[in-house]
Amino acid sequence: MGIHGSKHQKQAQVLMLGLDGSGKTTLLYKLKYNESVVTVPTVGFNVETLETDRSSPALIVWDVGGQKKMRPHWRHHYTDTAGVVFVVDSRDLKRLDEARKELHRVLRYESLREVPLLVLANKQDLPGALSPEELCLKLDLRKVCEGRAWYIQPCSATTGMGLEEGFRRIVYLMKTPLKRTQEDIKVKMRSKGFSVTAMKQALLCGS
Ligand SMILES: Nc1nc2c(ncn2[C@@H]2O[C@H](COP(=O)(O)OP(=O)(O)O)[C@@H](O)[C@H]2O)c(=O)[nH]1
Ligand SMILES: [Mg+2]
Repeated sequence: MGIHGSKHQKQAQVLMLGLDGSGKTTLLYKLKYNESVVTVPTVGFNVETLETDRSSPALIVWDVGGQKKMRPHWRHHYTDTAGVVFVVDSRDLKRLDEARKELHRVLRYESLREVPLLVLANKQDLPGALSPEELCLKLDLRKVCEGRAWYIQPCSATTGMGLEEGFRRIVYLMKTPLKRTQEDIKVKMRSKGFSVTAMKQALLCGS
């Protein structure tokens, strides 16, 4: 599932997708260098390694151009992908439907079947940005993510808010088999007397 390397230095490939203008390149460089960069539409791809803690693999993050003409190339990166990050412009209501369609299309690929998904609800610094809960509904995430580990994280690529948190979350999802996260949830819930579904939502759908 895309985790390579020696015992000492593992690497995992993360594929970052999303419509053009959603903020992929900005957030990649904010995370990598803590710098705000002036971006131009990505033709081809950017790829950067993000270091994580010692017990986790370093992340090789591929930022693949999001313009319509580039999207057919996304699938060449699907094999060997350990995690998918899908970036959404939370303020661009006009293109949400297009974003939903692209996300659903990507998740239908057989080689991404059990790969964890992190949705980044980007541009939260802008007034009028939809909340993760609203986006969860608009993107129909619960239904399309059935049987997959996933999480939606609010963030801002310009301020850096939520970025590290989001990537920590996907590392956790990549390291933990879905069955085990669900088992852990069940055990925790049994003692507290809540429903498993409610807990699963609290853990996996931004709370
Ligand atoms: N206000 C705001 N603008 C952002 C944010 N992230 C990206 N942008 C802007 O959105 C535009 C597109 O960003 P870019 O990273 O090129 O998007 P990409 O096509 O997905 O790589 C640029 O003008 C960025 O400065 C954010 O979190 N907040
Ligand atoms: Mg770009």
